[in-house]
Order: sequence, then C-alpha cells, then structure tokens
Amino acid sequence: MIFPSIGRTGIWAGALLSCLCVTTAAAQRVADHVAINDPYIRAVPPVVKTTAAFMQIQNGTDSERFVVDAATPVAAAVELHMHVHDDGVMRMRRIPHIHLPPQRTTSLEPGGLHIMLFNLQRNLQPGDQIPLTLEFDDGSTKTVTAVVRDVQGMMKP
Ligand SMILES: [Cu+2]
Repeated sequence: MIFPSIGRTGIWAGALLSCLCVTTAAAQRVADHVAINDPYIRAVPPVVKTTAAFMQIQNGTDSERFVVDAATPVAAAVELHMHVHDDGVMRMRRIPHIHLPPQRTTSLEPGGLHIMLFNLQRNLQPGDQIPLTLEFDDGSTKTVTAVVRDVQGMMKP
C-alpha cells in the first residue's frame, strides 16, 4: 500500500508544479496574451469631431483582465464607453474599464462597448490606418492599426 500512495504524492507534486506554471504565465504582461482582431474606426464627415473605435478583444489568459485606457494620436481625448437602455433610449456612458473574461472574446461594436474618440485632430478618410493603443490592468499596452471604415446603417456611436 505504500507504493500507490507515493504514486499519488507524485501526481499531486505534478499538479502543484502545473499550478506554479500557470501563476508564472499570469505574471507575464497581459498585452502578450491578448489578441485584438479587426480594429476599425467609424468614418465621420470632416465637421464631426467625435467618432468611435471597435474591435474584437480575445483574452488568452485564465484570469479576468481589463482594458483600463486607450489612446490614439488622432484624438485629443479618448474614453471607454458602453451603451445603456434608458427608458427605451440608447445612451452612452463612460465606464472605468472594459471587462475581459478569461479565455473569451469581447466584442466592441456599434450599439455596445466602444472606444470613444473626442476632438479629432484630423479628418479621417475611409481606408486610413490609425494607430490605437490599449492599456491593460497590469499597465502593459498593445498598439494596433485601426482602419477607418464607413459603417452603414448602424446607430451613432
Ligand atoms: Cu461613446
């Protein structure tokens, strides 16, 4: 009976090592474990100085992470926003962070979560490629190239 119990101890030691590995991975930069797909910015007429950016954010970590800020050289101010239903009216609201559940993809899309760009510093033409930087809860950042796109038939950001 001694040998089987030693065997079990070996299994537990292995499980413990796996846990340590996961902890080490989580201690790495969040930005290295987050994939951002199809980032784009809504094209707006030159007189409009406000627009929004959308994308899919895939959290490849086993823990809950957050986007805490964003920035782009084409906007003087950037905020994280969501839409809420308020007595049948859709309104935007600033939020402190965008929640990224573990091993899930979070959609930023018209009518939902978005990154709001205020006081545009230049005219954005469809096809323009704009750097956009996201900051995560551990302070790490990731810069992607967002394409300016006409977004047809969607509600305003
Ligand atoms: Cu907004």
